[in-house]
Amino acid sequence: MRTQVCIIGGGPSGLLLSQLLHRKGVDSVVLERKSRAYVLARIRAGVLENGTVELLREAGVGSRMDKLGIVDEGIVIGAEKHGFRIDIKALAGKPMMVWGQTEITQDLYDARDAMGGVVIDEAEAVTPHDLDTDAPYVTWVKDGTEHRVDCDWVAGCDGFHGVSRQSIPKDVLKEYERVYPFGWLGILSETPPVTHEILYASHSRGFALASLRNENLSRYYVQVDQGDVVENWSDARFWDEFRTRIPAYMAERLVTGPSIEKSIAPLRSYVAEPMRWGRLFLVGDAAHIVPPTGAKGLNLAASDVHYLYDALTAHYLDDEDGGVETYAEKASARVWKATRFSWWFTTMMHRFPEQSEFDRRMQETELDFLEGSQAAQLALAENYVGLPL
Ligand code: RFL
Ligand code: PHB
Repeated sequence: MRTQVCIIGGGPSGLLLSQLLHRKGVDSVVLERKSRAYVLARIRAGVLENGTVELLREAGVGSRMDKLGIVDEGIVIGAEKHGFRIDIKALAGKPMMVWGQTEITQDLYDARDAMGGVVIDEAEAVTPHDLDTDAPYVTWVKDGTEHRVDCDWVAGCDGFHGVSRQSIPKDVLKEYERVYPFGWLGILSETPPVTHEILYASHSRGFALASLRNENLSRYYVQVDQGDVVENWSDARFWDEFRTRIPAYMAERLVTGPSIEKSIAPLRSYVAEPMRWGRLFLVGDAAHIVPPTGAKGLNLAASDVHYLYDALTAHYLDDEDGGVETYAEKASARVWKATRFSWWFTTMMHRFPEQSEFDRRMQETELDFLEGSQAAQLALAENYVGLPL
């Protein structure tokens, strides 16, 4: 088999890249390790930057989002018992969109099917070869048979645990990492959301976040200790903890109910460089992880896709390689800025186990400053809505 771009990983990055390229006549094959049902059941991101929304529209998968997504013009910051609003749209000129990652993945799969895109799922032992030559290829095993695709480029869209990044030689790959000493316990519940504007709450018992998916589907999180397990968290315990950590006026109107999903995610900041090696490009979580405070993960994946899509269409349609040559540099520069923002927001909002009284007062003062300063709110809004591409 031969294709122009072999895409490893059929998550949002891989599917979006393949969909965009196909619409410009560039051919790709997507290799995904898991089953489609598994990929579609993963509950993750919910908040999209304006640039991500526009890219989804350009890919032809914006219509359900535009009909059913919830436009979010502001966020609420909780500090112990009270909360204050930051008007993201007024400050940064654009709103956010609340639209779940599972819906995006569903629309992308449907669009790939409708256009006859090649997405091979349950591909085992996916292995890229000869990435530092002009004739790379990728092998995999499906139903016990080995297959091979020859290509011009390999896009590593296979997430943090994928194989692509590991193909870069150890003496070339540079990794930067911070692991935070806590995780987020998230639940999905078929209850009316307590707020239509995302709430980020700092509390002496730990951070909490209120988000939503639709009028009767809420997505809530609380900070938990590193190593904690969902078995320790009955629904009743979750609701008690969540109610305690959110501002009093919201706690009064909180509607609780059974959880339909419950999971714990560890928090880390991680950046790998370079994002290109030979004929391999790293895209999305394969190259970087941010803690979810600030909702940047999926949006960064989309901005990587944007740069690579521009680069590859210029290569194939205009015989112009400037974008291919500058992909790693451009994508990394934006990644570092979002990494800084997510680290700053995480550090201000969470309780750290070894925190001193001084550290605590610094967090409180930072929140106080944010509440009173238009300039501080503008800096947050500019980052939250998404830095320019
Ligand atoms: P993914 O989604 O991990 O997809 C990678 C795909 O590659 C496949 N794969 C392989 N395929 C073939 N061969 C191999 N060897 C392979 N190894 C792996 C995997 O099965 C998978 O299908 O990466 P991608 O596409 O780069 O997308 C990144 C996003 O999923 C991620 O950044 C976001 O979900 C992060 N995130 C959030 N981002 C936001 O922008 N806004 C949010 O509100 C937000 N909330 C979140 C989040 C992530 C969370 N968790 C659980 C990590 C909330 C949570 C709780
Ligand atoms: C979510 O809706 O899952 C969500 C929202 C905002 C975040 C992280 C996750 O910062």
